Amino acid sequence: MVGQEVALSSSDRQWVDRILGGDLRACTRLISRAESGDEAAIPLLRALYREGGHSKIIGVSGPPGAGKSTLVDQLIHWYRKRGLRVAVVAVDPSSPFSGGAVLGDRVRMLRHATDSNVFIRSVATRGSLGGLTRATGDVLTILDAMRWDIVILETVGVGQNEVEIMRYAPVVVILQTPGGGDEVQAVKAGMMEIAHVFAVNKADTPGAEKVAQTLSKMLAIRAESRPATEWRPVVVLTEALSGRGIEDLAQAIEERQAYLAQHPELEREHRERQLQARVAELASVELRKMIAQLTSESGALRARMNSLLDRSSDPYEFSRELLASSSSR
Ligand SMILES: Nc1nc2c(ncn2[C@@H]2O[C@H](COP(=O)(O)OP(=O)(O)O)[C@@H](O)[C@H]2O)c(=O)[nH]1
Ligand SMILES: [Mg+2]
Repeated sequence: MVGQEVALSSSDRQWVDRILGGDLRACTRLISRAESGDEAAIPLLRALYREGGHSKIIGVSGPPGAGKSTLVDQLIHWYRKRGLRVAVVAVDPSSPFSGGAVLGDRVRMLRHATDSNVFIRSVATRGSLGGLTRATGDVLTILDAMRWDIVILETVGVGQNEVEIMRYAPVVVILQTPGGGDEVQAVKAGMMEIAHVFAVNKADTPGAEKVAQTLSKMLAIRAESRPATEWRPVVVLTEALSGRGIEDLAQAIEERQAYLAQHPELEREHRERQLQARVAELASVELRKMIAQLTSESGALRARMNSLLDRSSDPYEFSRELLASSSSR
């Protein structure tokens, strides 16, 4: 079973070929299917994963209003000047209520709307937050197979879910802004761990230098207890509105990419960790589907639940049974 070629119907094969050929309409349609969790899209995604491994993924996260979308717009501009094709995935965790946020993201990047070498898409799911991480992985699989040179992943850095989503990116940029006093904004502990570059944005407003200094000090202390070969996060000052500092930011991103290229074992480690999480994510989606399906099998779930409730069985046994039955399906 392992490593077998993906059997595709001829229409699915055509669809995959259109995407590999750069057809944006086919790409957009498949993204919508992935968002809605359409099972019939899985064979296409399987085939596309096997065609991937080309795009450089850059994660951009930080608090709402920090200037992520404005900064991403500048990065698009920077890469386009160098002739690179750029796709942007704006992940929207607050999906049912966020028409505004997504619209805001689009507006900030409007000047690229007519550039066929720029693709901007927001990802939202009506379902669970876990579904968002899964759908983001699907979208990255599609864009990577299309060989976009650069794929920028923008998320609002608020919760654990966004930390999970940022794990898709081997280069993670976290935005900070001077927010009154010299306090560094409460960066979620997890975000601190995954940041490779800190951009102190809105450097045109008072206090930015101070935030950058505080961050640098924190990072220096942290580095003392780390192996000397480990990547040292870089702090840059940016003004996303005017574009000042974008050159420094882009250079910091390239340094991180060069570091990974020089340490292929670390790059491999990062990819392995990310794939482990991805497999666990996909498996848990499957398991949830199986449990939901039991509900429709004339009381099968009810009977099982009763056995858990009256303690003639236990959740440990039930979860193992589910796993066993999923492998025999
Ligand atoms: N003063 C100043 N404002 C900025 C800067 N970058 C972004 N903004 C503004 O901050 C607001 C939020 O920007 P946006 O990119 O939507 O933030 P996001 O929510 O992090 O994506 C907008 O009004 C931007 O114009 C900057 O460098 N300086
Ligand atoms: Mg935004």
